Amino acid sequence: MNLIVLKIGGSAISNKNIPFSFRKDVVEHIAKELTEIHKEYNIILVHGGGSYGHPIAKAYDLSKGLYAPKKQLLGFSRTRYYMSKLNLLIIEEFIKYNLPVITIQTSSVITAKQGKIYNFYIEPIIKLLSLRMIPVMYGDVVIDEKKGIAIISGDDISTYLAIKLKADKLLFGLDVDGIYSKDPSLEDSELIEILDISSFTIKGTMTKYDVTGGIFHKIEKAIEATKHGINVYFFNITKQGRLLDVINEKGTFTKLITG
Ligand code: IP8
Repeated sequence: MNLIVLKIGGSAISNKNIPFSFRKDVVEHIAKELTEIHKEYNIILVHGGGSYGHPIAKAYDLSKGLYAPKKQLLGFSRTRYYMSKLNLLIIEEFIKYNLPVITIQTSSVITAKQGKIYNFYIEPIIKLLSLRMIPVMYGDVVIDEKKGIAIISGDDISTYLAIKLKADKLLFGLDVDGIYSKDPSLEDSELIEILDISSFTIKGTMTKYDVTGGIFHKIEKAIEATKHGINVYFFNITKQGRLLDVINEKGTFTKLITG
């Protein structure tokens, strides 16, 4: 059975401007659509940190590694705690819709080196998929061999798994319709429907809110997956029906191609 890896963007399921806000309505329609998709595909879900993970990780400067243990270790605990809370809220909705989801807690299966995934114990995920369950992971703080601690983005996890497990599709669910020529809030920005990675260059690296690099990091990861022959799409997961549509290559999205 073909595999779909779906990254559910944190900004789609929480409001960036309101700490610890949860968009239950969005998670509910994602759950509904997943019940259809699961009939035909194996699914791995990975969600981001949104207003649960990013503000805390930022307050304790966790992305720089462990340089002030007294303060930052508390930040490590707090980030872990709030990511678990967000995960539980999501899982609760999915279980209501009878989806056989099971969380694999990130920092217990992943360690990092210089901020990148170093060890990843994926065997439970493989086994769960063979049982037709839906493993759920999320971006989180982990132990880093060099920096002490690091934040591993859900984008890294989903790309890693899509490549390792030879997924058919890697989907990035966003709160906008896909990748734009410029900041989507600018009037003259345009949606890029087909993004040819052989002629595309990323201009930018950082966003204010995101401690893991935001859309620029997502595009970098998406390019990596595309080079491994995976079909990669960016789409608006906050809009009902779009998830089902993108699986069938219908509607509005950005698709990556290799020229
Ligand atoms: O939102 C980051 O995951 P992402 C998670 O997928 C934390 O980049 C802890 C900020």
